[in-house]
This record gives sequence, structure tokens and C-alpha cells, in this order.
Amino acid sequence: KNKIVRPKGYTVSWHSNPAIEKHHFGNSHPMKPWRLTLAKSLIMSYGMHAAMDTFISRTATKEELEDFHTEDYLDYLKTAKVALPDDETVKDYNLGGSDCPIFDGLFNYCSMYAGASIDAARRLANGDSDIAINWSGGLHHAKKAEASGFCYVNDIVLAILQLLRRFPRVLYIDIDVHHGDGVEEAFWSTDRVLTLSIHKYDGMNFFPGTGDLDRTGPDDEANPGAHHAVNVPLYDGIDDTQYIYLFKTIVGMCKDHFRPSAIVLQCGADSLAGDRLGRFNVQVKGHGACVAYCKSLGLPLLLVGGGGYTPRNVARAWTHETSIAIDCDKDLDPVIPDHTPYKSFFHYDTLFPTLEEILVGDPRPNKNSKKRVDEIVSSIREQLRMVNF
Ligand code: V1S
Ligand code: CA
Ligand code: ZN
Repeated sequence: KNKIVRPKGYTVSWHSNPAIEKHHFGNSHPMKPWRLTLAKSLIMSYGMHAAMDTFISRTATKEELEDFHTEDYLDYLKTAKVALPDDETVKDYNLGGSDCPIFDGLFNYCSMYAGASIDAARRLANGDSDIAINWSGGLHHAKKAEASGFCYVNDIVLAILQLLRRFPRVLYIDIDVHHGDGVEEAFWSTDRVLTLSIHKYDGMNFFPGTGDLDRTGPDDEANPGAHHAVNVPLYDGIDDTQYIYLFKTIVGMCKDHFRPSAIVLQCGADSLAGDRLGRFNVQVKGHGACVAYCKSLGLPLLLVGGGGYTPRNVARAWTHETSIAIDCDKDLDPVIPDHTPYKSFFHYDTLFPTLEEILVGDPRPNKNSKKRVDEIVSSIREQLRMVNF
């Protein structure tokens, strides 16, 4: 059991930096960089690091961050001190409120998670890696000159810009429970990036309040970005069967019509059942099936993290997904190794707890009917008829 060897015929790189994990958003804040420590401990307890090229990531340079963000915003981010309640810059840059607090080492934190995604993307672009992983990245809400939803720098946009230097078209897929609005907005007017986000959508009642099915790109047909934003809005409680069906069907159609040359998959783990902020009933195996499907397409693949607010389940999912990347998921003992640090944090000593174990007496009814799932697929099929390479 757990005989981990390097995958045959391809290379996986893992980009991380323990310094990222030490940052603290504040006690009541749901984003806990420490979840990365828990995930890393589990990945290493299984010995998976031996099957990858591992890199301690560096900080992104100012020039690299300016590929997307404005100089003014970055300057403010660098010098930001805990804001007073009436500080004007809070309004300008959305920094210092409860979602995007200013904390010790903020700029270093942002530069490090961005540096890891940029390096990961460069290795894919150079052909040094076939799959590159940065679990500390995936911060999809950050805008050009604005923090949003726990995200300050958009490492995904920066990584895609690197990939576009080498590859003609990039497919961006986002399985975080929230809409990937920052990435969608950044590539709104281009036909070189097709963005696909699956998320809970309930009008303005669920953050960030965008991502309806009919938000497909610019209305102007002459704009190259028209039809290149795909949105899959879902209700509470979606289960593995429906989620995997939607994922494979829609990603399959995107691949056929758009013919991407590389894929970026944001693996936000707040779409898992039992998440502190999320509302879905997706399980570790269903979440991992999305990674496995993307891998099966045989294109350069960047895996990044994202949301995920129940650390034990985040660690389970990203460990399982690392095992899929290195092709040892079938050889893994689902019983969490005894020597795993913080083992008691996992509550159950398995990678795959049952839904009952995860939801501990708090079931979440599935509000997604078969009719609605079929409607979503038909609407996206129609949309993608307009995308052809
Ligand atoms: N849902 C949610 C949620 N919870 C919080 C929050 C709670 C406690 C705190 F101390 C601080 C913040 N904020 C939100 C959401 C933002 C969700 C971001 C998800 C990020 C990601 O997973 O997609 C990627 C990493 N913010 C809001 O709903 C905004 C408010 C409208 C309500 C909550 N208050 C605290 C701020 C304003
Ligand atoms: Ca999403
Ligand atoms: Zn999220």
C-alpha cells in the first residue's frame, strides 16, 4: 500500500512555500492559510512529494504583478497598514474591510502565491512540466485595481498571461462554489481564453452575485470575447452524480468547440459537502473526478487551489487530487497514515468520509432538478455553437 512512484512518461511539479501558510487573516476570518499546512502534511505523509518535481516558490516581481494589476494598486497593497474605518482607500481598492483585511506580511503573502502560479505556468509553457500544481493559488476574485472576496492579487490571470505567451488558447475551469468573476472579467474581450465557472448562484444573495447562465460574454457580436464566458449557476445541495455529469458534458463541449492548447483548473474546495461557506454536497471523489477528467484530455494542465473553509476536507481533496495528478490514486490506502501530523484534525481517519459523516446531522437537500440540469446543458450547447476553432 502507498507505493508511490513517479508517473511514467510525464512530469508533475508542485509549487509551494511554507512561508505562505504562516499568514493570518484574523481569528473570525474563514480563510485560513494554515489549511495549506494540513494539506501538505497529508500529501507528504503519503510520500507523494517523491513522485513530483518540488519547488519552493519565490515572490513574484513588481513587473510580473503589473502584467495585470495597476502600479497604484500594487503600491498601496505594499504599504497598506491596518485601515481606519473611514479610510478612503478602503473604498477605492476594497482593502481593509472584513473580507479583505490588511494583515502582517500581506504583500509578501500575495507575491508568494502569485510567484508560485507564474512559475508553474512557465514550466508548462516551456514543456518542463505536463501538470503543475499550486494549492496556495486560485484567488479568482481579485481585479486589476481592487481586492475582492479574500483575493488581493489574481494569480490565475497572471498564470494564464504566461501561458498565452506560448499557447494560442487556454481553457479556464473553475469548480470553486463561487463565481470566478475576476478571471472572467480579465479575459472578457478575448477569444484566446474561454472561461467556465460552475458555482452557486442566487442573485445578489450569494457572493459575488454574478455568473448567471446568460452571462456569456460581450453583447457585441463583433467583440472577439462574445460567447467565450460559460457560466453554470446551481442551487444548493448538488450531488456528485449531477456535478460530474455537468462537468464532463460541459467541459467536453468546450474542448470540442474551443480546442484549447492548455487548461487551468481552479480546484476551490468550498464546493465540497460540509464546507463552512459553501452549499453543495460534492464529495472528495466527485471533486477529484473533475481533475481526472481534465487530466484525461492530455493537455498541459495547471491545478490551483482557491476557496475551501473546512480545512480537513480541503486537505483531503487536494491530497486526493495530487494523487490523481501523479496517477497513484488507485494505489493509495484511503486510511490516513498514522504518522500524519495533526491526524486528529481529520475526525475520521479516511480520505473519503461518507456524506452522513461529513454533514453530521445537518443534511443539505438537493435543490437542483433534472429538468434544470438539462436546461443548463442545452443553453450552453447553443452558446458553444457560436465558438468554433
Ligand atoms: N459567504 C461568505 C462570506 N463570509 C465572509 C466573512 C465571514 C467572516 C469574516 F470574518 C470575514 C468574512 N465573507 C463572505 C463573502 C466573501 C466570500 C469569498 C469567497 C472567496 C473564494 O472562496 O471564492 C476564493 C478564495 N463576502 C460577502 O458575502 C460580502 C459581505 C457581502 C457579507 C459578509 N461580510 C463580512 C462582508 C460583506
Ligand atoms: Ca466556480
Ligand atoms: Zn469560493
